[in-house]
Amino acid sequence: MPTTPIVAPAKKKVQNPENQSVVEKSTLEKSFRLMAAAKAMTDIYEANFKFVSKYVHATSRGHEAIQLAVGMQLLPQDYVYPYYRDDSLLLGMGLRPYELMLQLMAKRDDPFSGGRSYYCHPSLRRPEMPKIPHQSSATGMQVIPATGSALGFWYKEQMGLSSREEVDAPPVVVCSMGDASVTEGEVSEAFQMAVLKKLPILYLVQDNGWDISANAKETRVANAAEYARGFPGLEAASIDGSDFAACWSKVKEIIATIRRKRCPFLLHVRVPLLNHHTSGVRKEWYRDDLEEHSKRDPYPILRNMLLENGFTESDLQQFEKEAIATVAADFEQARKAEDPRPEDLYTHDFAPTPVTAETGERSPADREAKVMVDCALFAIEELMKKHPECLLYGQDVGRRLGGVFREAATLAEKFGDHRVFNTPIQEAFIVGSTVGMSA
Ligand SMILES: Cc1ncc(C[n+]2csc(CCOP(=O)(O)OP(=O)(O)O)c2C)c(N)n1
Ligand SMILES: [Mg+2]
Repeated sequence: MPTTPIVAPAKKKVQNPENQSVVEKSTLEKSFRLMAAAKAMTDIYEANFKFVSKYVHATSRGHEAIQLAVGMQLLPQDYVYPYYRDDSLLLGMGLRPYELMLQLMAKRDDPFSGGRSYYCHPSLRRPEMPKIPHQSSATGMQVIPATGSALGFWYKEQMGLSSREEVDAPPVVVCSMGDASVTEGEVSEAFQMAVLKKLPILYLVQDNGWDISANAKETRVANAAEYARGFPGLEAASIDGSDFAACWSKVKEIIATIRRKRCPFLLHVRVPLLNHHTSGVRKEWYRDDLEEHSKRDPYPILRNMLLENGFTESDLQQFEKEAIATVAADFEQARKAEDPRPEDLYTHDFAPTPVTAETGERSPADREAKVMVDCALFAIEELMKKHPECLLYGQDVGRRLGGVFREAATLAEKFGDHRVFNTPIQEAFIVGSTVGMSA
């Protein structure tokens, strides 16, 4: 059987003298064990390069501290949109190396996609874990759907549709991304709406200074925290992602603020990139900063912190040995797991729909013909009456006019400004956010 996740029992709290943050001793142990597992995963993938590189993969080496700090502090009602470098985030949420490897090797029991999408492209709805909606490999494309999920929580709160857990600890959406993807247009659309509606979302930007082989100087005029200043109301902070304790306490503070205040936040995290961009390229071909990045490795920093806080060298060696053994056993187990069968091509394609035939009469004999725009307006009104989860937003549909062709006329008056409202001219957001809302 694959091994179980690594969880330590709660012990006493320890003080980090540098930033005065308080981290549970059990948290230090758990995060070190997970960080050792993430490192062992990178090492075993590299040692089996030919076998695992049939499908391209990236690992979190260098980014682990911030990813664990986020993954370990989320609740099941939260939504997460990770990107392809987030394997430590997934370990922090409770996924096992074995499960991630099933996707790496495109196996039948890959819990995210049944072997369809490649490594670290998760989608998951487990009751005990934060939820991960499916997303694409195109960088930055998760930002609008993620903001749509936050808009979904905003809407449910306005309408009193939140569940018991969501009332007790209001959910947070985490949108994780690399520094280069922040330059994409969709990101600015998402930031704009997040501020306008005060959405409960954390934009987590992992800044390793690289965009494959293009570097920050070539690709951007500002880092993500500086860029956020163009969106007054989007609070931002910049931290050192090599320091686990700093990451842990900042993330704790931000998540608590978002849960309480319902507002967006951007956390810009400076991280080294210690592994290849992906298995498709070799870092040595174009990187001139490998030595400088290796000095910022979060692993030895966390290791030292444990030594300063009551763990012995032999404790740490034991944790490392166990992590390496877990990863090696999981790798072998995953390698032996079943591949998808030909008939699996037809599983999980579309959810079955209850609507299979048209009902009603298109041209009832006793009714007057109506212009198309009125038909659309009445249809929307019917839907909104029947479904409290139905809303209408876009350019110019709000109360003041209700559309140049009056296609939304009277709807805001009837249903309220929280159900019918204007947005900026941002078609990508208007369409893409509905995907996140419905997730
Ligand atoms: C829309 C889009 N354009 C280009 C690519 C190819 N691509 C994949 S990763 C990447 C670099 C992204 O860099 P960054 O967002 O900083 O993340 P990092 O890999 O550095 O963590 C590029 C250009 C892509 N996947 N999607
Ligand atoms: Mg980058």
